[in-house]
Amino acid sequence: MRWVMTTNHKDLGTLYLVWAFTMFFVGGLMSLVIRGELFEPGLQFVDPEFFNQMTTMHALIMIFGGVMPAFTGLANWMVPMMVGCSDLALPRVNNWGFWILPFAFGMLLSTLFMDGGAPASGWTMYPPLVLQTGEAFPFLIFSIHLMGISSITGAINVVVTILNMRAPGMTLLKMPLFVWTWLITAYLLIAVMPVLAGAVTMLLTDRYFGTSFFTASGGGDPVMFQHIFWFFGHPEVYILILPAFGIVSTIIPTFARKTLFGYASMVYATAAIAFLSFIVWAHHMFTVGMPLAGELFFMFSTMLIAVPTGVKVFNWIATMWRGSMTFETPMLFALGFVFLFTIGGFSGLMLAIAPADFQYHDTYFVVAHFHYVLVPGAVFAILGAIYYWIPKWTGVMYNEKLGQFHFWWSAIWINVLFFPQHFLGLAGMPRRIPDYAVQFTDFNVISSIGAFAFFIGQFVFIWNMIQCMRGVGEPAPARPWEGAHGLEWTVPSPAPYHTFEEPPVVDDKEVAAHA
Ligand code: HEM
Ligand SMILES: [Cu+2]
Repeated sequence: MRWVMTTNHKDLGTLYLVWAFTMFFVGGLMSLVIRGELFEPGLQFVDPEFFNQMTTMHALIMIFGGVMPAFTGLANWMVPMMVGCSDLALPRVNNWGFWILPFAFGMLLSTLFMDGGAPASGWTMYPPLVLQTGEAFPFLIFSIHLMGISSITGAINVVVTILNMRAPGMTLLKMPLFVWTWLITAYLLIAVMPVLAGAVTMLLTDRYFGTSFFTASGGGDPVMFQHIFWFFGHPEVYILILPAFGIVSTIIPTFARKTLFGYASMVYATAAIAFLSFIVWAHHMFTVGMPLAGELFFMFSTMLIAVPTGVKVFNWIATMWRGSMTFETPMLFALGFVFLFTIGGFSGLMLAIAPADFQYHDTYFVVAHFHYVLVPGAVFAILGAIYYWIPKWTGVMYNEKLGQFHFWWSAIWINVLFFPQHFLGLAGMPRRIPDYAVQFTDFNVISSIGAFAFFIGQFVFIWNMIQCMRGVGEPAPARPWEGAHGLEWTVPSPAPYHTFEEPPVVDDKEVAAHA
């Protein structure tokens, strides 16, 4: 019962993380079904309808079940410890926010066994196609509502905690970057999850209650759905990456033994990215037919995001400049992030060029682009964060040899998996198809091999972390990383169940930004 009823931020942080990795596993298995089918041309294992269900479910599970809960888990564990309070502000809400998830995903997964199967319209759920979903349709909508509620509860908790419960002396511009990026992410969540809820509710009423928001026969406009969806969807992709920026801004200074270069500019850059994310949504829709002025506006506003993003990448590199670097596993994942996320950033810039996007749109180039951002991007940051903080959580060090192996294995195979997809896309292979023309065979074979190899390597990580959770390993000192700063390192490892019964003294040397 302890785990069901718990309102403790550490317990819930653990639950969130265990949940996220369970979902990564389920969503990962689905991606292997997809990559298995795409290993060679022709239909081998699954029929096209089931293939589409797999791409849809894979994406929904990875995004809403994996990456977002993993970040929430990290926020649960670290935000109170970093700002110097004893728990999140709304612990019971926190418990609910977590326990909504099993219901949401139980419902979503149950659609696999329904008449007509699971949703198969892609995670973007465009009408009119999505309206042809079978019995799964209302379950899809309701599960999306629940995921949204869960995200919003987590976000409100983060905002309230950060704004009200910081230890005396922890001014806003002394907060660690992870806290800052999560604060901004929380605002994005609160702003756009209701937009998604609105969009899918309109789908629901179109299907069952005779409205025609999106049905042309009743005077509605399916393109309007795309506008509403992407007004949510583009900020959503920053929800999936801003906390990762915060993690990398924490890890790199530690292992470079320097302070973060350009702390304030990192905060402003994050805020600028968040702001811009609201005005660029239609870069996902260049091909639907917009007035030229619209195409140009969305093209240039999108390219503008490269400026604050460039500031961030520059600052990470400047932080390392002449630092005395060491390359423990968290640092390797952070460096892998900087390098590979940048590839994803550049391909994003390529997609932002409206006339070029007419060529790449809905091809494997897009699949390659967003997976570079999401896997060696968001997922690598999550892995790095776990290696970085696991000594604080469990009181023991993870096995460094296995950690190094896990990084190199992952970094190699993730490129084997996704890099060739750029070429497939440029050559014209569409996304979301179960079969393809023979000239695409070679790169698909390589990509599928990469997928299976990457997947297998993750068990090394799971094993390493289970050992830590069982307490097997070298005991961890309070500050296992020589260059680490932040209030979390001033308490023993493992951190006590209630970290700061009394507010800690915020010593400037402890605050990462100004150490
Ligand atoms: C490393 C493991 C992963 C592999 C092997 C993988 C593989 C795939 C494949 C093969 C597709 C289908 C592409 C197509 O034919 O349309 C796909 C789609 C997608 N994946 Fe992944 N993926 C992985 C991780 C992730 C993660 C971590 C996320 C999100 C956080 C993600 C988000 C998506 C999305 C949004 C789609 C698009 C689905 C759609 O078209 O509606 N993937 N993935
Ligand atoms: Cu976008």
